Amino acid sequence: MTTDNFFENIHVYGKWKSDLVNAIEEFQNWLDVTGLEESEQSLKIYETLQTLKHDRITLAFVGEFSRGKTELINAIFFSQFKRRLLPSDAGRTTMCPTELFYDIDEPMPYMRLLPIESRMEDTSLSEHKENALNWTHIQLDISSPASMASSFAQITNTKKVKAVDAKRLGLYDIITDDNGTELSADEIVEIPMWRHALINFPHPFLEQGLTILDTPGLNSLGNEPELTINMLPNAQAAIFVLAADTGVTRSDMDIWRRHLKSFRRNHNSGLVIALNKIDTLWDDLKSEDEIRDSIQRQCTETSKTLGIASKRVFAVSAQKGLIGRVKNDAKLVKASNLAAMENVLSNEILPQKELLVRNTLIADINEMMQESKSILLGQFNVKKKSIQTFSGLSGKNENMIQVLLEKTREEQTIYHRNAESLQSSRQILSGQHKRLKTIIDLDRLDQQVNEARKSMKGSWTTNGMKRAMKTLFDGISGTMVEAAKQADLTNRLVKSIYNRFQNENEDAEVKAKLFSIASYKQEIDALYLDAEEYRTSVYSTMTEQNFVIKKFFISLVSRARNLYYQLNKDADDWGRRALTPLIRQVKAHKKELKFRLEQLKKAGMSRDTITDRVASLKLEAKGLQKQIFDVNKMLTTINSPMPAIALEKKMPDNVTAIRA
Ligand SMILES: Nc1nc2c(ncn2[C@@H]2O[C@H](COP(=O)(O)OP(=O)(O)OP(=O)(O)O)[C@@H](O)[C@H]2O)c(=O)[nH]1
Ligand SMILES: [Mg+2]
Repeated sequence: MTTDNFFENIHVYGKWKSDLVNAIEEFQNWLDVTGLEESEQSLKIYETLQTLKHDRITLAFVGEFSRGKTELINAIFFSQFKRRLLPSDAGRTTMCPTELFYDIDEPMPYMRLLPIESRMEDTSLSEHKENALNWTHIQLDISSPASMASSFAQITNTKKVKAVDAKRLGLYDIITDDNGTELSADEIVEIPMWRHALINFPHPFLEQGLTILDTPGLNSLGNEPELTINMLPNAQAAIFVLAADTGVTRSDMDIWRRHLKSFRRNHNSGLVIALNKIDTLWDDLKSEDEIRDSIQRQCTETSKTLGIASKRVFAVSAQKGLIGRVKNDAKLVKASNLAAMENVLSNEILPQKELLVRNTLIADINEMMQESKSILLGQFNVKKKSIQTFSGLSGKNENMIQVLLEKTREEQTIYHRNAESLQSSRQILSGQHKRLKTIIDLDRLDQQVNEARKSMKGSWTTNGMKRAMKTLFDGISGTMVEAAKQADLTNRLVKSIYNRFQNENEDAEVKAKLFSIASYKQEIDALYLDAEEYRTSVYSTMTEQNFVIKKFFISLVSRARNLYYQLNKDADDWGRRALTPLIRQVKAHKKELKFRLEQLKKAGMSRDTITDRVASLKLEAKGLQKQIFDVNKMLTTINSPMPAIALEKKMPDNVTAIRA
């Protein structure tokens, strides 16, 4: 009847995330109370919390116009509004890519529209998103679904301009006919009014961190490279929408090849095919078996044509699903078969997303907690040694105290030597780290980009431009290989520093902090493939496509630059913290030795003083034990898996034939 299962799963994920946020906040307080907090650490924790709170799951709906993408969104997410919330109609309806989400930092519901003219500028879409001033802002009245729907109708707006102006905006497919012949300059054409729409409002799905991306048919996908280059690859799931009444057409295949094949390459799961409008095959004059067979046949054909497993193809009816849910008609909802697709979506995306959060954010926090734990264990071991020393003192004569003083001084000399060698290791490491930073220097990237831009500008042919793009991306890939080698060298050095430290300080509990460039290298490799695909596509070999290539270039470069920026940030962060555990252990050791020496010097100590000292040391050791217990508990919390997401008792088939 409703989207209960889907919602429940999204809710489980949201709850898991908010439990994580609580655990990390608890850790933040705990660090403060235990005095283990360090400024770099607090910054990292703050950033992690921010990322976690703003983390989103993006679901993209892609396909040729009029296949029912928007209707599907209405049916899956917005049926409780008891109406068609987003505009869905015959012919081309959604005219610009539309993102629906909830921004916790901007609780006032709004719709923002970016004018199509912004395409003339060299500003990327993500840069525009940072600046609300460039957008037309519309306040949403969420108490009235009718008023919301009427605001959303703006997404369908178009305007009439001369072909020459459309060309200036780079809307080539609008000014060329099916044979690729260009219209004359003065001919009037219809173009979208807006380039992009952002819709922010509180809604149970969106509040859990879901972002829905509705895209218009073919043209805009090609026209807005940032969609293809940034938004689609970054989505956790894509639904490719086909319609049963048209079958798989040439333009469907074109979209599939150009936009979804690379999505599939970069995602292990999260791609489903909605074979929509199966209600058009419902026929009162046919038996249910006949209808089921015919739907099954279409699904099999579709999976064969696309070269995708048939279990990924879902025969659905968005329209009947929406009507059924609006009218509480269980039979119609069942016949629409939406639940089967929704289940697969949530069962695949959420664990995948969990893994991502685990490998990035949780991994960082886990490391910090482990680091705190090892510091505490180190402190505990040193305390234990002091307890042993003092316990052995009681009743001993002056001579014995002298011996212990000597021993502690010896320990102190060793400590000084270790501290010095750590200091020189630090310098060597800093040299290696600097070398790594030079390789991944942002200025160096900018220089490469400028050179590419220059040679693109200077080249009159599309081929020349493409060569410049290739040179740039070859350069970036080469840098990554070089950086990976340098990171490897630096890691080896860090490992040897840690090994030596561990050998010299048997009481220490340390684990080397290494730097990995692998995930960045992987992303750059994927970017390289995306660039290659675009470079060699038919679309970009059409003459007069300089505009599109330039735009594409801007999108690619902004993605590469973001990766570089993040990589630099991570490398800086690591450079600062690589030896921190050792330094902190050394500091704690120094303090304890100094204290022990002072006590021993006073050591005409009476029996009572010694007993008191042992008692207070024991108390301190107990305190440390309690802190170790606390951090262990927090470690368990952040590392416990997300509760199994709700599966339906019986998974429905991906084909249904029961007519309503
Ligand atoms: N019979 C039938 N019609 C549907 C179904 N889903 C959508 N439609 C109709 O198909 C038309 C197009 O639907 P939209 O949701 O606007 O399609 P779209 O893919 O978003 O199209 P663009 O926004 O132009 O890219 C509308 O008239 C819908 O009512 C369905 O399951 N069955
Ligand atoms: Mg639409």
